[in-house]
Formats: sequence, C-alpha cells, structure tokens
Amino acid sequence: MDKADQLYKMRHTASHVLAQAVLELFPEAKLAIGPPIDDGFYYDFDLPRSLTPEDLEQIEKRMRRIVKEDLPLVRSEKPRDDARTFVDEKAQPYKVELIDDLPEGETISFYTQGSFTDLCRGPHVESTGKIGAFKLDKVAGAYWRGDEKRQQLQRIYGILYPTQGEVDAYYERLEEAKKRDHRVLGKQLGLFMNSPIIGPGLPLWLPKGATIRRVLERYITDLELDSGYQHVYTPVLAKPELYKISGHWEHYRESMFPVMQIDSEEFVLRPMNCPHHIQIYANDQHSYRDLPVRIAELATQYRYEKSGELSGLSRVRAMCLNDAHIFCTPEQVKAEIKKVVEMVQAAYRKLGITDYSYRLSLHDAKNTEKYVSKPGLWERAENQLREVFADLELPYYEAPGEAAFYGPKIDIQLRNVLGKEETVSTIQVDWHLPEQFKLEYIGEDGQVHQPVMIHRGVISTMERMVSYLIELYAGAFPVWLAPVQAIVLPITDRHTDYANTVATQLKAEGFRVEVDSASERVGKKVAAAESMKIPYMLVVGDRDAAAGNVSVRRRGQQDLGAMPTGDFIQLIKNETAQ
Ligand code: TSB
Ligand code: ZN
Repeated sequence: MDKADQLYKMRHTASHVLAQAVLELFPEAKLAIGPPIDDGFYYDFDLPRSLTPEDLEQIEKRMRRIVKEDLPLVRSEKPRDDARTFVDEKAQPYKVELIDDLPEGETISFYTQGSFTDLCRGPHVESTGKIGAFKLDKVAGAYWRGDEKRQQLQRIYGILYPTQGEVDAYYERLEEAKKRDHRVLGKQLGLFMNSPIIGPGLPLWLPKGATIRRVLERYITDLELDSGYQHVYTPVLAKPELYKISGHWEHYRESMFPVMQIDSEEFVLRPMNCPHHIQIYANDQHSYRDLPVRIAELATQYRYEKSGELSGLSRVRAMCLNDAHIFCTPEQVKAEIKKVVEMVQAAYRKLGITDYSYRLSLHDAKNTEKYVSKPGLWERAENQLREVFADLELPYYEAPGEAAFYGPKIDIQLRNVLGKEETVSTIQVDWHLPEQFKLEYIGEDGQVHQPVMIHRGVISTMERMVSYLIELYAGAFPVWLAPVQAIVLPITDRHTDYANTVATQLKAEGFRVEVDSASERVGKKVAAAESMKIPYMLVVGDRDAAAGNVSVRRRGQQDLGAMPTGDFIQLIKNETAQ
C-alpha cells in the first residue's frame, strides 16, 4: 500500500480515531504506535487491565461517534524540545521514546482531531468522517517495539475498506480461507501435529503428511540427479568456530539456538548448511574442469524464530531444506543461476504453482549489523542478478534490506491463503563465504582462484512448501501427491475379499491404496473418503466382482461408471505420468 493511497490515509486516520476512543474510555491509557496494515489498521496500548469483547464494542461505539463528529485533522510541527515536553505532559512515555529516537534535524509533526493529538508523520484524510467502513476485529498481545524483554501491550486490530460491502467481502474471504488454512486441514486430514511436550515450532509429520513429503523429496532428488547435483549427508551440529568463520556468529546469531557444552567442547545446532557443504568442497582439490560442483542435501536445520511468529508448518524452528550449494567460476555464475531458475519453473509446473513473483532481495548499506561489508561485493553480486533477470526477460521487483547477510537473493514469493506473502524458493549469490573459508580451484592459467557460491532451495523447506500446497489445493491434492490415491469401498462385508484383491493389484502397480472394510453403508464410506479428499473411490459389489470391474467415483461427486480394474489402472497411470 502506497502512502499516497486514499485507502492508506483512511486506515491511518482510523487508527487515530481508535486511539482517541480508547483514551476517552481509559484516560490512563499509554499509546504506543498505530499504523495502517493490509485490510485495516491497528494500535498498541498499554492499559491497566485486559480488554474484554464488551470493551471492544464500547470502543467501536465511541469511534463511530468520533466519525459522526467529522472532526478535521490538523497538522502542526514542533521543535524537538517542545514536542518532548508536550507528550511528556500528556504522560505518554512511549511517545517520549519515539521522539528521542528520531534523528536530529527530522521534522516532528503532530495531527490533531478535536481534543486528541498524536505524534505522527501522516498523511491522513481531511476529517474523521471520511475513514470509510470499519469493524474492530480483535485484541492480541504485542511487545513494545516487538521486543519480548519489553512491556507487553494490547494491540487492537480493525478491518477497514471504503465500503461496508468490501468489509463484508473481507469476512467472507476470511471464512473461505479458514477452511483452507493448512493448520486446520493438517489436523483434519492427519498430515502433521504438534505436541506441547516436544515444543513450539517443532512439528511432527504424521504418516499421510510424511507420504506427501517423501513424494516431493523423491521428485526433487531425481530432478537434481538429472541436473548434475551430488547428494551428501552432514550433521546438524558443529563447533561455534565454523560459524565464526562464516560470519553467522556475527550476523545471524539471534536466529541460532544457544551453545551446548559436551566434555570440554562447545557445539551449536546449525541454522544453515552452507559451512558444512563448504567443508566437503574443501576436502578435495579442484580444477576449473571439475566446476561447477553442485552439492545437495535434504538438510535439517534449526532456527530460533520468535514464538509469536511461529505458524503451523510455514514458520517453524526445525526445518528440512531442499538445499544445495553450487561452487563455480565467476564466469559460470550467471549460467548456473539461470539453470536454477529453470529448475524452479519446472518444479512449479509439476506442483501446479502458477501464481508467484520474483523478488530481487538486496542489502541495506546502512545496516552493518545485518550485512557483511566488503568493498564491491554487493554491487557485483546484485548486478549479476539484475543481468540474469534481463537475460531471461523475467519481471521482478527489488526489495532493499531483504538479502542474506552474505549476498543478494532471487526470492520466489508466494501468497498463502490469508494473503500473506512468503518466500519459498531462493537463489543466492555469495562472494563472501568462499573468501572466509579460503576456497580454491586451479584455473586454466594454472593459478589458484577463488570460486563463487550459489546457495539455492528449489522446494524450499519441506515444511513451508507443504503448508503452501495444502492451502493451494485445499487439501485435495493431485493424484501424484495425494497420500492415499484410491480407496476401495466394498458395498457389504461379502465384497471385502474382492476389494482386497483390487487393492493388491493397484499396490503392485505402485499406487497408494486403502480398503475401507468397516461395516457401514457405502454412502457413509463415500462421504468419509470425500472428507479425506481421496481422489478415487472404487465401489465394489456383486456385479463388479463377477465382471472383474470397479465402479469409479472421482473426488467431488463425479461418477465415472464401472470399468475393468485394468482400465482404471491405465487411467490413474496416465493421470500420474504428467
Ligand atoms: C538456500 N543458506 C541458504 C540455503 O543454501 C539459506 O538457508 N537460505 S534462507 O535462509 O533464505 O532459507 C531458505 C528457505 O528456507 C527460505 O527461502 C524459506 O523458504 C525457508 N525458511 C526459512 N526460515 C523458515 C522457517 N522458520 N520455517 C520454514 N521455512 C523457512
Ligand atoms: Zn546456504
């Protein structure tokens, strides 16, 4: 959302109206910040007690009164000292802190509506009557400045659109989205679980979820083997020294689990696999003739993600990445990246992912804590990626401050069912780690040279990709991915033997098949299979058994009629071969 957008201004003004309403009802409230966001706005408050749903109703009522009053929003500017005194007198310590943090020389502006004034850059709509249609949605906990060590605040969220029709449409979309939410479906379809005694962000894959994962892993491993990758296995622990050399210690430590001591040595869980693959590369001498060396692993890594950010399978603390590190000559970088882009495109075609965008994730020169600083490193690597986009004629957008600490990335961005954008596949150019580890190859000139590294994840983490696919397909996976591809439904107990014969035939052809031999009406079994989103239901009764047939029903009420079992096998083979 652009700041100049009318909708941005409406949502931003609504957050001021919310703050005014809260202050009128709770004069001792301390205000933190209140920005516009996708679908609406929020404001963080420090309040003497927890808000109840009734409070939310009262606050919303009060907001509607302020809207009716149609108060104009008036901008004013104050010198720093006056600004500070002003918010201090109003007993607003969070605002004092915000002013203290503003860089010297910055204009300090306020917006006033009626009796309420807030520190704010703007912009806003002209008056409180022009904020559109809204509804207060919920209250959630939030920390001041997102820092868990600081004050816990209450965040009130509102939904806002220009018209009531759009607000209603938002809630309808939300209802629809909830049905697709991978956390809901993951439970319903028995794909994964969490256990409080194991811990947050550490999901367990159940047999059906593990089947989907295994199919994906086989698919991508085969594709990598065809594309000249070599697969390795490496341990999930290493000594901190490894990460001190790589720079993770300096730039990535906040995302690492703490050190553990064993005997007289220290170890850490790895947050990334690159330094391990580097050790494998460095184990041999390389000539330019061997390059590129492509080292791949379905590698488990551990990251400390804040508990508030964890979500189902899409953001976890233990994850298995479809990782690879390509070691190549500087001349080979662009061609290798293009191959990876093509691999991503091929994988997405196979997975049925069509709605994605390319993000060029760049560094932020001001943030030296997050990024390594070496002369020329960023310009060279970032320009190489821009050239790849130009050569491939791919549309993309740039995102400063989203690079890895060691280099820029091509990130492939997908939206989850709630509209949240997530990075899935990633391709990264790295001139930093090869230098840190003094990697070498002998060039055509007989001299020692330094290779360049490309880090890439095509499927990304199994966790994130599967969370995305569950939502994409609303759990109704294409046949090749479905954990159970067909279920045989005997009409009565009499037909169970024949059902088992059919299942055996299908299993012999490599299909994942179950038999529902419960003593239930077949209608009930069909309903159960539909709710598990199994692609094919094979109903078998007397006539089928006599003729060697199955009566085929496709998920979603399509009756394909009776056919010889062999014909069905051909049908499902054709479908999974694509
Ligand atoms: C590609 N060293 C590189 C690797 O060689 C690397 O780790 N890159 S990464 O940090 O960007 O992570 C790769 C991908 O893992 C991301 O693009 C994202 O899709 C996925 N990912 C990152 N963090 C999480 C998480 N907490 N839960 C699930 N998936 C994650
Ligand atoms: Zn890496």
